[in-house]
Amino acid sequence: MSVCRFNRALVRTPAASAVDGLRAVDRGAPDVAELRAEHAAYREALATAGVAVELLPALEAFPDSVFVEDPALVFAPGAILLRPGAPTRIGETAEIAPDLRLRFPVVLAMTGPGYADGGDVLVTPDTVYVGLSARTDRTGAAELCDLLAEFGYRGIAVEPPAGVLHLKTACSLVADDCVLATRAVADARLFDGLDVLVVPDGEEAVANALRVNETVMIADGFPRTRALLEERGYSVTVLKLDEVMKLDAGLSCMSLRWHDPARP
Ligand code: CIR
Repeated sequence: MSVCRFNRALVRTPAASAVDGLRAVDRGAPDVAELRAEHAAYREALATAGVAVELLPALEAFPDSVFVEDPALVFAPGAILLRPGAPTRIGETAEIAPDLRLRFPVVLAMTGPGYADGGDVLVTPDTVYVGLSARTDRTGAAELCDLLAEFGYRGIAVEPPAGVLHLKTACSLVADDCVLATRAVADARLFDGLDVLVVPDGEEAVANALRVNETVMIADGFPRTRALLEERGYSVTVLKLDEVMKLDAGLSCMSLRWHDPARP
């Protein structure tokens, strides 16, 4: 089955403390009301794409906790609790763990000492790529690959080009056999056997797209990438993400998605 097929997702309400969220370059704090509006539109887009979305409450103690992708990985057979590499985020794992234990029969956990963020993990049909970054170190990637093997997945560590927060900041799977990527990621040849669709120059910030069932979601404001995807036959949903992007985040970060075979 396609790895782009999902029927369930977990998301978390953006906290008011998101104004203190981590950002590499300070382009101003996000407007919380606008951030929540962007999040609501994102939930709506997931639901329209065929996903049952469950909303977890805001966690004020964790400004970046809306980005639920980073403390955990989920697959049909089970979940993996990660160790986010930012000190202000590592406690997010303990917060989401009970929610995952309620929903998955098996929950594995990294024990450290290494770190890994879900934003560095790109799942393809035959390989799970784990990007090394300021948040995911070699020790963490190695432990994560061992845990992935328990679920039967082949995990490999890859080294994305410098200058991106996470691997998926600069690329995303838009079909089982195709990655949308910045020129820098394309040139680094990280992915064996996958087509790479390069985002036009100047539109690098759109590379974190999200394919859900028949839809590819992208951020608003990148018309040449939209045209490129539509020319290739993709059905594109455009979402406003201005406040989300102030926190160095994008579409994949805001949900944990999986396919539950027990649901239609
Ligand atoms: C952070 O720096 O951790 C957050 N401000 C953004 C996290 C984005 N997450 C992701 O790309 N998976």
